[in-house]
Amino acid sequence: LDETEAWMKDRANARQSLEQDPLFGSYKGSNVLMVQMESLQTFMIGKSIGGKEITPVLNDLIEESAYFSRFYHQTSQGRTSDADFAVNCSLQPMKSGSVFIQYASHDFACLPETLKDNGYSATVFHPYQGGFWNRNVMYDRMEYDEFYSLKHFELDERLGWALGDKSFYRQSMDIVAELPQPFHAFMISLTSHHPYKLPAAQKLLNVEELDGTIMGDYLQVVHYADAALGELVERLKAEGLWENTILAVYGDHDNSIQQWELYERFMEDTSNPVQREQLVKSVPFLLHLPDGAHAGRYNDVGGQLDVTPTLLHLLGISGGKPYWLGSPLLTESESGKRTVTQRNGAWTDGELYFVPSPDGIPANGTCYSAISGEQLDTNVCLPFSGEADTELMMSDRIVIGDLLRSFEEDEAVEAMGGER
Ligand code: GP9
Repeated sequence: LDETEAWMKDRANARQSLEQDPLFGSYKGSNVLMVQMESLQTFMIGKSIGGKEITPVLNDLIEESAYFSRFYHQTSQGRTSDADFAVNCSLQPMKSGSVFIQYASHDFACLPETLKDNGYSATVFHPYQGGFWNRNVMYDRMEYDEFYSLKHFELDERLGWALGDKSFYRQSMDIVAELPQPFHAFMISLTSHHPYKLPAAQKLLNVEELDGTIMGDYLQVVHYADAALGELVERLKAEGLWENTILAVYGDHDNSIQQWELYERFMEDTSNPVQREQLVKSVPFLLHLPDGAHAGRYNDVGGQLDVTPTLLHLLGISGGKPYWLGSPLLTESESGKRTVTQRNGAWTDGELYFVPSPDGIPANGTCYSAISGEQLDTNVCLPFSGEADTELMMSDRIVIGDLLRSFEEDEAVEAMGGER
C-alpha cells in the first residue's frame, strides 16, 4: 500500500506541477459531452473511397479541434468496457476479463464522480441492454445520476445491434437539453459494431473493390456513424450548447479486422509488424473547445488514460490526487516525455515502440523505431520497459486490491492533521 501510494503520488505531483499552465481552468464550468464511438480507428480518417470522403464530419471537426494524431486505445479483453474504464477512471484495464465485471464493487475516482464533486450533473447513454458489461452496477459505482440504456429509448431506427446512432443521439439530446448545467454527458455509440452490416439503402459509399468484404462493410458503417455525429453537432448548435460545451470524441478500440490485404487500400504497405501494431492501436481523439481555440494537430503520443486528466486540467480541477495514471495532453507547460503503456506490456514514447514477446520476458521483446518502423536492438528499449511494467503492476494493485479506498482514508486522516 505505502509503495503504491508513494508511486501514485509522484504521478500526481507531476500532473499538479503542470497546473501553472495558463490553460489550467480556462474552460472552468463548461459542460462536457464525451462521445465514445464504437470500433472507430484512425487509419481511414481523412481518406476517400469512390470519390467520397469516408468521414467528412470528423475531417471538418478535426480542423476546428485539438486533434491528437498519435493517440492509442489501451483496451484488452474487456473491449468497450475497458475503453470506458481507461478513459473515465484513468487506470489500466485487466490483462484478462473486464474491470466492469470483476471489480465493480471497488472504489475508483472516475470522471463522473469527480465532476459531480465539482457541481456537475453526470449522465450516461448507451442503447443496449443495461446489464451488458455489467454497466447497470458499474455506472452506479461511478456515481452517474442516470444511466439511459436500451429500455429508455424508442426503437424507431433499427440498425446493427439495436438502435441506430442517429436516433440514439437525437433521443439522448432530448434529455441532455434539459439537464442541469454544467453537465457531464457521456454517449456510447453502437451502430458501428462488428459485423458492420447495414441495409443497402444506408450504404452511401462506393467502396469499389472492397464491396462484399468486411472492410467495405466497415467503411460503410463508419460513414453512417460519422454522419450521425454530424447530426449531433448540429443539434448541439441548435440547442445553444456549442459555445459552452467541451466536446470530446474518441474511438473505443480496433475493428478486429486483421486481414492485412484489405488495409493495402489505405496504407502503401502493411507488412511491417510495428506499422500493423500502430494501425490496430490507433484511434482518433479530438477535443472541440467552446471557442474553437487551440485547434490544431498535436503530435505527441497519448492514450485513453490521458483523457480524464486532460479534461480536469481544462476545467481547473486539480489532478494532484493519487487516483489517476494519465496526464493532461493539452498543456502549454513542459510535460517531458510521455509514454503510452499498453495492457500487454507494449509501450511507445513516440520515438520507440516496444512489442513484448508472448512469454512476457522483456529481453525477448522487439524494439522498433516508432517513426521509421525499423527494428532496433532490443537493448535500446529495455531500459524503459521496466517503467511500463511498473505502471501495469501499480494499476493492478489498485484495481485488484481496492487501494483507492485506503488512499482516500489516508488523505482524510492527513487533512485532519493526524498521522496515518
Ligand atoms: C454493447 C457494446 C459492445 O453494449 O458496448 O461492446 P464490445 O463488444 O465492443 O466490447
